[in-house]
Order: sequence, then C-alpha cells, then structure tokens
Amino acid sequence: MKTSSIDTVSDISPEEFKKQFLIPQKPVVIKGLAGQYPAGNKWTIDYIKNVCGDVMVDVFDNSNSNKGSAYTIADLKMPFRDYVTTIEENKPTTLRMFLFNMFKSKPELRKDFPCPAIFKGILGRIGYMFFGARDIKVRIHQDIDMSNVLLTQFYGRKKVVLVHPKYSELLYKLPYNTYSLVDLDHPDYEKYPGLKYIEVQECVLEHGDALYMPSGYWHFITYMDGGFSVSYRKIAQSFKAKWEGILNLAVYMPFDKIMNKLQGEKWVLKKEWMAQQRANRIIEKLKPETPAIELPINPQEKATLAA
Ligand SMILES: O=C(O)CCC(=O)C(=O)O
Repeated sequence: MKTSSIDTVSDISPEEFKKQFLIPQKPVVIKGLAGQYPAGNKWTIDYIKNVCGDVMVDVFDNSNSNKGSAYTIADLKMPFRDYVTTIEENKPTTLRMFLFNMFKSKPELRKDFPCPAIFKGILGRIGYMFFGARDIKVRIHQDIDMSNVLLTQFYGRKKVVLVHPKYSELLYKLPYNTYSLVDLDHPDYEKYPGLKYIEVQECVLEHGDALYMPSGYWHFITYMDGGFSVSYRKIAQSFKAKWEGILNLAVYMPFDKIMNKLQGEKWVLKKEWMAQQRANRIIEKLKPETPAIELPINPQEKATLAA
C-alpha cells in the first residue's frame, strides 16, 4: 500500500476549483474555508447545542459497523443535547450521528454556512451533519449516490484516507453495496492481498478545513477528537457515475436489505467470498509474468523439433 498526502490550497476561486480539481476529479483540502462564513467563528458545540438541543435525533452504534450492510435503522433516539454532551467532553463512545439534515430541523443555520460557491448546484440546499466522539472510525465506504462531496470540519480534528474508485475490487468492495470490511489502519495482507497494490491519499482536517472528495472516492475516517462536519453534495459529472448511483439506490440497496433479512450472516459471508474472487482475478493479472525458462536441449533434438 502506497501512501501520499492530499493536495492543499488556502483559497480558490470557483473557476480554478472547476479546472484544477472538479473536472479532473482530484481530491483537495481547502484550508480554513469555513472562516469565510459566519459559521467559522459562530459554530461552537455550545452554539449548536443551544440551537438544536431539543431536536430528537437518530444515533447509531458504531460497534455494529462490520456487518457488511448499510446502516439504515437507528440504534437509539435521543435529544440532540444529550448526545452532543459526550463530544463536548471529548469522551470516547461508540455512538455517532450521521446524515443529520440540520437545515430541515433548523433552517436559520443555513445563513451561517450556505453552500460554498465552489460547490453550487441543485443539491446545494441539502447540508448533512456528521457527529462523532474521539476515536470513532467510520468504516471505508463510497457514498451510495456517487455524488461529489465537500466535507467541512468544525471543532476537533479528523483524519481522512481516500482511495480512488479504480481500486474498488482490490479494496474488496462487497457486492450489492458500497462498503468494504478491510481495515486500512491494520491491513491484513494475508486475508486481503489486493491491499498491497492500492494507493491511498490522506489528510488531517482541522477546524474550518474542507475536503473535496470526488465522485465514487472511497473514504475511511478517524475522529482524532470529538467533533462534527457538514457535507454538501454535487451531482457526479459522468453518466457512468450517475447511473451507478441510481442502481445503488434503486436496485442494489433494496436487494441487499432483502437478502440480509432472509440470510443474515450467511449473506455477508457470501458477499465476502465474491469480493475475494473478484480481487483474486485482478491480482492474477497484476502479478509479473514468470519469464519462460529455456531448457537445455541437445543439437540433434533441436533439429528434430525444427523439422
Ligand atoms: O465524517 C463522518 O463522520 C462521515 C462523513 C462521510 O462519510 C461522508 O461525508 O460521506
């Protein structure tokens, strides 16, 4: 596994962003982007707690994250105030909150952090929030709709590892969903030899930094501190990615859910086996060819063979 750093810029115009990163589908960190908006100073945990404290939120137990299927049903429901106190105290817990549509619950927050100009588009009105405590790891996945994502960090640090979608098979992508069960922090090369051939890019986001994740990029996230992020989305440019997103949402996810219900653990094992087979086929092609060995042959035999 080869590791490199994600490019960083300190400020970028929408035109330059489009030319240098969006069109070539290249990840980039934009340092301090949130500082250009009121949220950069205003959005402390205390502030968000005061605005959203009474909202009942869905909370997910991250220790269930190796089940090989999308999390769709919350493990707990609680007032936002109760959940966020753990983050404020920077205590580790396995509970996280994701895809919280904050602007639906509290539209007044939108003016603090409207969709940044570089990401304007028809999905620009949807801002999702992600909250997690220190040490939470978000298993490696692709976003199911294959959109481009702009993830802006508030409060605390987050390490993000990205992998280009061309490595999906070598990352042991589970069929019928957009997850993998590999752990990039402790790569098991015996079980997942395909990991030896992939390249990963990483960065650490601090308060106010934004990361552009191109459509279909795999992401593996570690909360170095308790904190939260806001993500804005932009529809994928390519027809292939748009089509993949539609298939994932309309066909694969519902099918996977039915199979999970019917077969449970057996279905997960079947998907793992299929992922192994796919990776093995690619590894076979990547292995350097063994040079043909010239066997010593006597001149008489050579003449007979040539005849
Ligand atoms: O930051 C997080 O907790 C997860 C973010 C994520 O997976 C996403 O934006 O797709």
